[in-house]
Formats: sequence, structure tokens, C-alpha cells
Amino acid sequence: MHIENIVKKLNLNDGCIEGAAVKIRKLSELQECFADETAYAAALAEGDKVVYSVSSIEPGDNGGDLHFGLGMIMPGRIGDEYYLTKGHFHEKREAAEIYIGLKGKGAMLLEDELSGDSRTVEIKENTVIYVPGNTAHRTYNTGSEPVMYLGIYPADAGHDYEAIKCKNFNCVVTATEAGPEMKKRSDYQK
Ligand code: PAN
Ligand code: ZN
Repeated sequence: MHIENIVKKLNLNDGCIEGAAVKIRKLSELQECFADETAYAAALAEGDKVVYSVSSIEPGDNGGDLHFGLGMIMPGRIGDEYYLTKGHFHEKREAAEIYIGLKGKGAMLLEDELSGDSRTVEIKENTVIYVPGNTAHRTYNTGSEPVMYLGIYPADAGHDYEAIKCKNFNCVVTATEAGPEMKKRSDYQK
């Protein structure tokens, strides 16, 4: 990235990085992500809503470059499961990532590739989450306003959506009377 162009403004009103390309993900693009397929079909029949967007800055890859994206997930649910991102591993499995919560309230679902172990961590303003390598990561909006965060990752990390799409995450994050709760996908689907 040229030294004259190194300052980027985040617009937390519309979830964009000034001058950056924005990728929008609508409900129809999230087939097989949500656990409750009936609720998904019913929601889609009512309209193809925007679920999330990512505004990314991707300078070249000179070996040491970093890429970063401002994610914005809208509030909503499919069944009891909160609106979510597709989720992925990095193609280069050892590539870690830093997430910085900026606005709203969400949860990150992390799944270790080798053990299959899952955990969730809250993501909100003033929170930094270190996503280790070899970890599938998906973000949920568990609040009632858009959740926004910055993800910063090595330029050569790459995104592998297929590996996690085949079997989906082992767990889901759902709304309960006690608040957001992680449960096994198989338990939710009962
Ligand atoms: C993030 C994600 C962002 C959207 O910038 O790309 O949260 O999620 P999906 O990429 O799973 O649709 C990131 O983790 N980048 O590596
Ligand atoms: Zn990532």
C-alpha cells in the first residue's frame, strides 16, 4: 500500500470503510448455514434480506501485507438461531486473525479443526479476539442493533468456505430466555 494512502476512515453509521469495496450477503446466499431449514425457507419467502456486509481493504500480497475488513451483521434470527456469517477456515490453515469489536453485541463461534472443539466468545466494543490458526470462525449478531467489527488477517490467508460448508459447524448460537447460548447442532435440531 502506498504511504500516501495508509489512513482509512471507518463509517460506523453505514458499516463501510471509506473508499472500500463492499460485499453484501443476503439470506439467499446463506443456504445450508442455518440449522432450521423450515424457518430459513419461510424467512426467504418473505424477502431476500441483507444479513451482513463486509467492506474490505486488500492491498497486494508482498509477503508481509495485511488485509482487513469491516464486518456488519444485521440483527435477526432464523428460528432461534441468530443472524450469522458463512464462516470459514483460512486456506493457509496456520493464518491467525485479529477481530476488534466496534459496535453492537455479537458472539464468535470458534471451532478447532483437529479436535472439533467449539467455544463462543462475546464480541462487542473494546474487545479484541485473537482467532488462532486452524480454527473455523463464524460471527453472530446476538443483539438488537447491527454488530460491527474489524477483522485483520495476513494477505495470503485466503478463505476456505467449502471445508466448513460440507459439514457445517458442530454448534449453533441461539436465543434463549437466559440469553445467547451455544448448543450442539444435533441438540438444536431435535
Ligand atoms: C472476516 C469475514 C467476515 C465475513 O473479515 O470475512 O466476518 O464472514 P465470512 O467471510 O465467513 O462470510 C474474516 O474472518 N476474514 O478472514
Ligand atoms: Zn477469517
